[in-house]
Amino acid sequence: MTVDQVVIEQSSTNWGRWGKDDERGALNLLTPEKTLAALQSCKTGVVYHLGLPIQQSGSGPLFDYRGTPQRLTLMNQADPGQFVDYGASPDVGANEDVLVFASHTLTHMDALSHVFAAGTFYNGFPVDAVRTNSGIPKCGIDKVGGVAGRAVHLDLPRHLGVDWLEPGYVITSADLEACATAQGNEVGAGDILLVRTGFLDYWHSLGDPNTPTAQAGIGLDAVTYIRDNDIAVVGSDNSAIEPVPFDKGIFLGVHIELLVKLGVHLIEHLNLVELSRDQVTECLFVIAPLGVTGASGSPVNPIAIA
Ligand code: UVW
Repeated sequence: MTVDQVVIEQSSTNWGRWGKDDERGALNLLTPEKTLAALQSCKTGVVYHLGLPIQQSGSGPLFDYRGTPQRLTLMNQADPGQFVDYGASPDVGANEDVLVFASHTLTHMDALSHVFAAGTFYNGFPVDAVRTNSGIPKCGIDKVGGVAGRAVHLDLPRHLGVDWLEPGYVITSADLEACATAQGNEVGAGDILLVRTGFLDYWHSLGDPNTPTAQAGIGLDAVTYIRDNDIAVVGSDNSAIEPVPFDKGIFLGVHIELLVKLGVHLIEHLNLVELSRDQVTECLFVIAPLGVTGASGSPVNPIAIA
């Protein structure tokens, strides 16, 4: 089978919109004024954490090639007198761990440098500048810093009266619009869009730790909704934001549209179950990925304040 080469028409991108050196993409839409206004979204003060537990199994699907997250003990009470050389009493000690996991494990944020197409990342930065030691010089996850803004949570299964969207379902702009209207939410520039598909509930129902091959997610048509509304960040409860199988058979097609062309960061495997239970559709959303220099992504534990 031959595969068409990806061609990027710069006119359909956000490249250069915030300058030729910009590495933060649509996060630029989330201005201090927008963050301040987002505080108005808090009505109850209830704090939700949207990250899945990082553990060896049972919290969410893991891809084989990313391995199993490991928490290894570096020191504990079995090493008496750990600190005597530093002047400590022998009965005083500490527990410490070594954490080993893939940057894209469980709930995680994709840097703009996560996916490349036609030899470039977002803003035309060349893919061949990446180095094994130092990582990705442009658009790494370290460029995100802290993000706080208004999130709109589109709870599609609740809106449609189902437990989860059918595996493989391709979410369209019309689906997103209809859900926002039914929920009474206006979506605007600089907002963070959280799309619930019910995927994690579906995964739990299977009782199988492997990642299901078919998943619902936003399709290429829904990219128009994100672009036209100037959305700053997109998050979802599924594995890749987009549907699997990929919409129109284009491998990582929505990643290419959002990360590479529009500079929209993605957050995957968000646990939106509690927001759904409490029918929270607007909130203050706060996230700060680990500032690992040159990394393509980071596990995250985002906070929503309703
Ligand atoms: C890929 O889809 C390759 O990764 P992620 O799920 O982190 O976006």
